[in-house]
Amino acid sequence: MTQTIVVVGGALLDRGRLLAARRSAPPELAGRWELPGGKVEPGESPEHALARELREELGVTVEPVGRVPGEWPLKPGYVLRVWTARLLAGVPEPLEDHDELRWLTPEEIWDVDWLDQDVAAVEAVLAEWRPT
Ligand code: 9L3
Ligand code: MG
Repeated sequence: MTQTIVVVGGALLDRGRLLAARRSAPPELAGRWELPGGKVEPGESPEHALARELREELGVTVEPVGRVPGEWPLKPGYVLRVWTARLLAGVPEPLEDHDELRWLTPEEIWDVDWLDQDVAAVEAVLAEWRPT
């Protein structure tokens, strides 16, 4: 039996802005923007995976806040689920898998070329975003 692999994406919100990350790999996704994150490991909670992935990829400590309703298919066998998250410590840097980061206000959110797969997820984030 094949299990669907859950990929968690983080909608990191800070001071009224959302963090977008530009992928540097693999070649077919490089240059496109995403909500940073990655695969949930066997036995791992999605919240733990989110905090782990954002520490590895961006060097920051985050607190998952809440699940954004919905899930979005990726490649076969993979699905994207998104949590909002709060920055607890650190300044995000593109340490792994990304080559640029941008903090976007709601007005700027469509200024970057999101991965096709992330567009609906970002719309869902925007729908419930209460800028703080
Ligand atoms: N993916 C799509 N949107 C996202 C994330 C974090 C990931 N917001 C896709 C890209 C890869 C797969 O999921 O095909 C696994 O992601 P990663 O582990 O390479 O970040
Ligand atoms: Mg990743």
